[in-house]
Amino acid sequence: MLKIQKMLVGAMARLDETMVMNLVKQGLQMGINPYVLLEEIRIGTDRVGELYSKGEYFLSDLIMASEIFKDVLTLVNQDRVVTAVVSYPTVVFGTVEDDIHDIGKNITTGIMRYNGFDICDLGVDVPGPKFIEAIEQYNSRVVCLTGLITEAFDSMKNTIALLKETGLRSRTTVIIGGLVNESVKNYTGADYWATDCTKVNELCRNILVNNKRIMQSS
Ligand code: B12
Repeated sequence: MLKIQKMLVGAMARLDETMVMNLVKQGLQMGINPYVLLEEIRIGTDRVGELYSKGEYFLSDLIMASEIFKDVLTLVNQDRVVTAVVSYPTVVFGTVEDDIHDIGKNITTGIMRYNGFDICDLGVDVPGPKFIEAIEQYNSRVVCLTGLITEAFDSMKNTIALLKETGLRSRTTVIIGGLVNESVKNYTGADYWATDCTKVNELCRNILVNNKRIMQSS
């Protein structure tokens, strides 16, 4: 790992916005893939979350972390030249009901758009019926659900149950992301889970282009 990447993790964990922004600018000038930089910031953000859990950071620090992240996203997007050339069927994406965390969703949809995917981003705190409406409207075959708080797991489960009730489940692949793991995947009934947003491109390409479901490997 380059020194700049290591420094980014620490700067984000300390919530040193000036340092984070300078390091990102330097990284971009050096030609480092913006999403590599974002991943280091995400690791730093995880540390912020850990310190919050331990009572060493407060809600204001979480808000600060999200503000820094948003500024970085704006900077990275300014620098980015959109090169999408391939067109895939629309992927429906949203943060599930009761959850308002959207930084990871925004990064993932950004990467997917960059890779040629058409995304219908429903935003945050999205109730199940809204997902169903969008899946029907776009005739989507993939729905991506983000969730970071414990309550989100029930919202994911309910959304997937609604897919079953409306007869859409068999033709819709469900991918979950955020603070999820294999147990959450099993609990909610999703098809795949991922915490590495770059994996979703290959996954969606396989589903949408090759009509192939691959083994969960996260
Ligand atoms: C920033 C933050 C906030 C910000 C969110 C701002 C925003 N616009 O998103 C604010 C301050 C608003 C916030 C509020 C709250 N938060 Co908060 N927050 C965080 C924090 C520090 C970072 C989250 C983050 O953005 N990470 C960076 C992103 C890039 O990572 P990510 O979301 O995981 O996304 C990556 C992957 O998962 C993937 N990905 C994401 N989505 C998807 C989807 C698909 C399909 C795929 C394939 C991939 C993918 O791509 C990303 C890049 O790789 C976390 C701590 C943590 N460890 O996560 C706590 C955390 C999630 N928050 C927590 C809590 C408790 C709350 C509050 C309830 C606090 C309160 N008392 O009010 C509220 C919740 C409000 C609500 N109803 O949702 C807890 C949740 C604990 C739990 N198990 O329930 C955490 C874990 C902190 C902690 N350790 O206690 N929070």
